[in-house]
Amino acid sequence: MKLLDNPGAPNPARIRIVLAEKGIDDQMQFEKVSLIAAEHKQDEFLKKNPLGVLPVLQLDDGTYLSESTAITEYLDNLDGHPVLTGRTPKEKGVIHMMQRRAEAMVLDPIGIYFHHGTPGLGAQLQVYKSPEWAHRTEWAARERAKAEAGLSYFNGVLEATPFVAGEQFSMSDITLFVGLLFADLAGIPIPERYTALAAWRVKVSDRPSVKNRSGQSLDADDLRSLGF
Ligand SMILES: N[C@@H](CCC(=O)N[C@@H](CS)C(=O)NCC(=O)O)C(=O)O
Repeated sequence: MKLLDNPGAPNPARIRIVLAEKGIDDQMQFEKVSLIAAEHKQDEFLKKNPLGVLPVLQLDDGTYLSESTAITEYLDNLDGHPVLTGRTPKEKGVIHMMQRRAEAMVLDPIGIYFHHGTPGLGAQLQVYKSPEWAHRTEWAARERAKAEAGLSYFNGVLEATPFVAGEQFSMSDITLFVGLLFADLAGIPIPERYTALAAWRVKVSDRPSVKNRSGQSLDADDLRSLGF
């Protein structure tokens, strides 16, 4: 199996955490596709994922799987013992629902804000982000406000349950956790009054899969091309 990703990018980080949770990092090859160089918007990559986003998992039979949830479900079920996507019909349903809320209410709007309301990953990628659209900044600000409301919602969820989908750590925690990483990258502060969210974040950060996962930061070339 080969994972097409860009180390340090939020959505690919979801899969790095999954690999570490499942203990299967050593079964994976990694191939870097540079987001900063917009390699994911070129024809060769679009044949693998027409949505032009990372991560993509290439299976040994040549199948390309995209969407972090689809990749997570595949990897979680490989050994017949899913631990991140649910075992019973009810667990599967609740995890799927909460995962989607974490995407729609936090991770995705932050991504839109980052790419459209800030310089994002730089000039080469901005060409693909509708720079001519006059209302772009207002739209990005609305997405940021949506994400801020999402953070409040999840603080409430985590006041009631230890993890996003209930008693067990799951794919939905990974999505929200990466949403908070993306908030940091996009310069969106997480209000200190969200104490349940903060305590949960510390707990998740302490998981070996999160602490020791590979590919945690943008590499030196990436940082140089961004002017750091
Ligand atoms: N729904 C996708 C989202 C993937 C996504 O947005 N990936 C980001 C990397 S963090 C990306 O490739 N962004 C490139 C772009 O927006 O041009 C998933 O679940 O994998």
